[in-house]
Amino acid sequence: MSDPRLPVLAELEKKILWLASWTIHNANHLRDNGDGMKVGGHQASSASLATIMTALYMAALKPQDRVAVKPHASPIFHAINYLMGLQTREKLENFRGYKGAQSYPSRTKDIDDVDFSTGSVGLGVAQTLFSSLTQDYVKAHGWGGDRPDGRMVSLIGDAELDEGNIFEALMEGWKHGVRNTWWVIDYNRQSLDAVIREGLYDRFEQMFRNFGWDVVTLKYGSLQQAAFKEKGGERLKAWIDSCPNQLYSALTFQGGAAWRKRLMDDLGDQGPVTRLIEKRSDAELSKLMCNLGGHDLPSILEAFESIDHDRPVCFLAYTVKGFGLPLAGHKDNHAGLMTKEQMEGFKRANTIRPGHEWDLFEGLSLPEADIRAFLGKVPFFSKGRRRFSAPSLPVPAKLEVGIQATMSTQMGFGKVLDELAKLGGPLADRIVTTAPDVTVSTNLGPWVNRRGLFARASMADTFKDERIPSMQKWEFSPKGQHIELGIAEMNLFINLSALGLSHSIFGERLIPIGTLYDPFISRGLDALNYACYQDARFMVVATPSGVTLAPEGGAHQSIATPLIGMSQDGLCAFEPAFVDELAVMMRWSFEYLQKDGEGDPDERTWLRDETGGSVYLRLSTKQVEQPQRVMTPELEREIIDGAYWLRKPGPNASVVIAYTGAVAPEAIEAVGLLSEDRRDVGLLAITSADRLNAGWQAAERARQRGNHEATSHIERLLGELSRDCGIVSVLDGHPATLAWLGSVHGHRQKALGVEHFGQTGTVADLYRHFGIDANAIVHAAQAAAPGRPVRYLKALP
Ligand SMILES: Cc1ncc(C[n+]2csc(CCOP(=O)(O)OP(=O)(O)O)c2C)c(N)n1
Ligand SMILES: [Mg+2]
Repeated sequence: MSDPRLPVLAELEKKILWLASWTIHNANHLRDNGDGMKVGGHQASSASLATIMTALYMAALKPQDRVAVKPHASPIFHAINYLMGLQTREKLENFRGYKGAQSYPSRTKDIDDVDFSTGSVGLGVAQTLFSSLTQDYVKAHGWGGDRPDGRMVSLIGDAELDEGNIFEALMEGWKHGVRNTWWVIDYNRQSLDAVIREGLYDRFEQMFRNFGWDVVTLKYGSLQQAAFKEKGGERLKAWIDSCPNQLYSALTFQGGAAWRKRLMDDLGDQGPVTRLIEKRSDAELSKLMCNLGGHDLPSILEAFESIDHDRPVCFLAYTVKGFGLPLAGHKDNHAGLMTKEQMEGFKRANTIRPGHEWDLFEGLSLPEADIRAFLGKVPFFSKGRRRFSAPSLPVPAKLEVGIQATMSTQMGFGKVLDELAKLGGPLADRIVTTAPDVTVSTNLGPWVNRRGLFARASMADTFKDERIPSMQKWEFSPKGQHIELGIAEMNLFINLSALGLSHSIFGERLIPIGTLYDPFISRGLDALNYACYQDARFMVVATPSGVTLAPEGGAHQSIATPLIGMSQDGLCAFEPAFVDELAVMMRWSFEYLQKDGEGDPDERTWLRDETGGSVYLRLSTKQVEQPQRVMTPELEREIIDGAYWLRKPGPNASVVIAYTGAVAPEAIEAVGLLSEDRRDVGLLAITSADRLNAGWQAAERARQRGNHEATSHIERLLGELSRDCGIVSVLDGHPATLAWLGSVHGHRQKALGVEHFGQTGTVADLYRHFGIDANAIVHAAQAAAPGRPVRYLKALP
């Protein structure tokens, strides 16, 4: 018996495609009258997924499922939500406009309950896989109540599979036994520029099977399947199977008459095949040839609903880019738009009266009451909003860390986590660490020894069982709290993105901490940006960093990362010099990661701390003599605000040294060398160039808006200096990170840092080479604060 949902679903598909197309056309219309901007990329790309998304959202998905929608299918997504009363006409009329419905589905900017943001192709795909691993992690730890397992679904453009990060994720998923993940490939055989290569389906299929996935191909729609059963049908099928992608697309665009001519030329036999073709009108023939699996509701529903296992599944759905629109199949249709005349025709075909374009039930051939009743019962939307929240975990007032006379911030990081692991409690239990094959070398070892590695099935450490001495216990269990990844940094950041949304996706808060080598932040940068864009919450801890890693090799030196830390929205960056600072930063971060407020900026720093965000700690392996001091509340506050005077400048100071991170000993030494020839030299410890700068910018904006009292932390600190005091800034990173300090109050400044990389050597060699050693600082100070020659200044080699 035929599925009773089908007639309504067919009507809804029509409606959804109409609404999406109207949204795009309407937005384009506005732009054309205004700034001439074109609304590219959406029209044809959306139509290609209209059938599949109708089947998924209106029938096959369950409330616990979560979806990443191909970026350019956002109009379809918005249209579905509009139908469900979850999106407004106002926002759709303002599609792509300021505060309108977003061009690509956005968790943070759209109102219609986007599960996963998309935009940069490939990333949303991998996000679903890692989100499924997060679901397993949450369940294995006994959290999440009795909520059934959800399926993490990604709707993928076929050209999207060019992105290497998808394959990296597939490999990682295989290692972790990924389940409950459905990837639907919109196989329209077109990308942005053109028609894709022949035979890709075969590569895809083999590859997914290699990784243990089930593969379901949706190639022929039910009309085609019926036609294949007619006399001569087999020859038609063989023709379709051997037809090159380009030709199929071109004929699709040209329509029924072109199909007829071509099919008759190739297959006409004065017999059954000719009859099969001739008994159909042009319109029917076109409909038959475009009736691919991905546009056939019965086949799609049956494919989705017959999956009775939790293994990952790839659905390879043949579709037509621009399906149902006059642009269908044209190789240039990616940015194509319907003309006004075409839109009028499309409107008539949908029986929409002028002025009724946004009416939900306009032009439908089933009674409104039936459709309303159906919409009221759509399973996916039946439990209301899919976005959850989770209470904040309490953070201890102070994080313990045994400080040795000399140590590195990386050692300090390992100790803070080790102490937390020992101490236990809700925070420690919700921390989940992850690293791309650098667990031991980034000093997560002590934590992992105490808390174990995560796997759904326990696995013993053979070395331990065989009593072979080793510093590292490597035991996997469902209760483990470290997720060991392969080397791909993209996967690290997408894993952090998934773990860092657990409170919102699964209602269970996790505190994810990822470690990696600082230079490889660049390798995963787009994924890091993506994670921040969708407001995932995590801590990234990067060591070694800069040229300070010295003999480890020039290839691993990071120069740009301090600037990434400053400029990455949603990521708050710190670079401590000392371990007591690090402990303060980590404590503050554990609270900051969990914040979700709306509050106004803090009047002291002008930072929006109430909204919370993620944190990046740039650490070092350099062993540094630690200050013996009491951590006062004021000092704690200033460390978080971004800077404090390690040595306060006197009233007559002619120069101050401002440093960040591992070069602290060099800065301290330089102040000593300077002190006989320059009076009252100040030493400013900058713990966060990011926060200092952000506060300064925000205070400036507040003043522009009329709040003349607004003053940021750095403005107060440097406000104490006389007008002609010079500033020397120094860090193991790009000098631009701190080069703005002089602009705060118009002080003369010399900015030292690293601009080149690649040279190996000792730390002393390299600091001298790059001009960030004590000598270079003194030299710069002498230039910034003219006066008698500094006696200890050695001639630079
Ligand atoms: C990382 C990244 N690179 C480039 C783009 C620009 N871009 C957007 S869509 C697209 C082509 C997509 O083709 P396909 O995935 O087949 O989707 P279709 O348009 O056919 O639906 C490109 C190159 C992007 N969004 N992200
Ligand atoms: Mg495509």
